[in-house]
Amino acid sequence: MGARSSASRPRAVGRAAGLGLGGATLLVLLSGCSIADWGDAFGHFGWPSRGISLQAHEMYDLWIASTIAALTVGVGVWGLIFWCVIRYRKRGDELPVQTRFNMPMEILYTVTPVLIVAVLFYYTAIVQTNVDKLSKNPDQVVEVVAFKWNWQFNYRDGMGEEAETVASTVGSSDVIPLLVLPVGQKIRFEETSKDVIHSFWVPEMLFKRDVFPGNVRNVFEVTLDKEGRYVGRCAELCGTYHAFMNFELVVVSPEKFDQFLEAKKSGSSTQEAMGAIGYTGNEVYATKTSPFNTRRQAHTWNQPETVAAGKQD
Ligand SMILES: [Cu+2]
Repeated sequence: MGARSSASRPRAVGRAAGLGLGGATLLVLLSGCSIADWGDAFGHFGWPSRGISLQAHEMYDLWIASTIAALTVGVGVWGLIFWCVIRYRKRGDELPVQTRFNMPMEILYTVTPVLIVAVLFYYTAIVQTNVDKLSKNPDQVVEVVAFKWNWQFNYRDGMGEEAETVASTVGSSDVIPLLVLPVGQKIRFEETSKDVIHSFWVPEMLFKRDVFPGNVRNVFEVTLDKEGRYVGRCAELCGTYHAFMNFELVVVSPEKFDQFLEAKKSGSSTQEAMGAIGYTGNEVYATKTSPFNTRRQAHTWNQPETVAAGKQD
């Protein structure tokens, strides 16, 4: 009797584990919630938001789905551990039944992790390929020039080093550089540094890429899908004033972007060009990107009574 119930026990454990995992997965699938809903419900699992580009959304969904999968497995494993600890705790000096192996369990142990890794790898490979994808004809090409300790954004008339800069914005010790871009267009970034390694990072894009000096020209593309103003940063410790190497991404409609670019091309300052598309300097600026505070308290145009962006107050 004792021997019989012990032999059936591992099978029962396997069945319980399978049921638990299957149930949790089914719950996620049948709850009718999208991955975005789950992300909202759990504070994005540490990410600032679902992002502002098509590429960001894909990465976000992968992140949330992977985290839910990991937590589901985790809950199953923790449950089994605690169940075993309580159910099979030492009750006396009698040696428990010594089971050497259980074939179905051994197979389950091997197949399940391989399946999990394979599924995660499959979706990661797809998302990574999409995020790194370069189009033949991007709508806009922006050369990102990083230097100690600021940014210059060159709007280009084509791809590659041979293309010409048609307009540019640049930051100074007093003024945060603005990167104005249109919504819904394929934007190609070509990165180059004048000195050391920096890293172009807009947290809301859920993406950063290193900016190298010399011949390495890192290239990536995004399609922004949300108008607004977002903080950008250098994400590579590049020297004393690394922390002040901020910029502001301004995502506007394609019409406004064209007006901005035309104004810049005809010699307007960045401030005048922003004025031409209706930004007077009094509207709400990008002041923070959770969980990071930019310490930015004033707008870019350095009115005497305000604290200049990027300067310590
Ligand atoms: Cu830097």
